[in-house]
Amino acid sequence: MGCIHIALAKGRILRDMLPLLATAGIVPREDPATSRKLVLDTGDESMRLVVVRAADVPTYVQFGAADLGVVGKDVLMEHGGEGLAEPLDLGLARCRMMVAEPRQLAQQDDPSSWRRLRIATKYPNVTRRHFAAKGVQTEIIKLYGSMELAPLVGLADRIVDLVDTGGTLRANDLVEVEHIADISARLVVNCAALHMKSSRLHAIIAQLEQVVEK
Ligand code: PRT
Ligand code: MG
Repeated sequence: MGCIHIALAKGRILRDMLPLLATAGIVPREDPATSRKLVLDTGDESMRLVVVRAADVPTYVQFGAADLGVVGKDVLMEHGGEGLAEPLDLGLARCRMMVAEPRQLAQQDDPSSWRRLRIATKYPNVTRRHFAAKGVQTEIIKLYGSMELAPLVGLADRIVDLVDTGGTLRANDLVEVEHIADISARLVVNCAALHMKSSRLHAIIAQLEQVVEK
């Protein structure tokens, strides 16, 4: 029987996910937060964790290099979800994807009159799709982090970013002006693996489902 690989990213999802995995009986033999190993054995010798970059989780699962993965809905939406099933909302790492802009601009801005926007974001695909559906043209500037800086230095008028407490926006004198999506961590499964390793994968999904419901 082949080994099951679960792809996880370091950072907040891993931190929240480890206790949940432990409750479902999946415990890595080394602490993934500190270990330099990228493939970690667990107490169950037929199950391993693979540690990858957050944005790479969907790719590993799509190509079957991992059977399962845990990833933010933001990353999943940006990837497109091809070849993946999304059987479970894990309810972790919750936040929202928002359009934000400088407070000053917001005072005389009307989102219903938007026709053409210059937007900095880590999520070009989601941003383009969101605005295309509303008939708004976008010039998108792709960034890899710290989107909040872009309007402060004139790189873009607006940003599309994740917001949790709102503290980062406030600290940079930005305000939320439009909601794009509610975000949380999702369990994803390789579609082909779901058929070929059906009983094992369904058992793991059911185990996690039970833990999430508690
Ligand atoms: O670090 P790396 O580039 O490898 O990946 P990553 O930055 O995507 O990883 P990580 O661990 O930072 O985030 C993983 C996932 O957590 C994201 O894909 C989201 O699904 C989820 N998540 C939940 C968040 C937040 N909340 C969040 N608040 N990801 C990022 N933030 C950032 C946000 O981008 C902004 O800069 O926190 C800031 C806003 O927070 P507040 O509380 O000030 O509003
Ligand atoms: Mg990060």
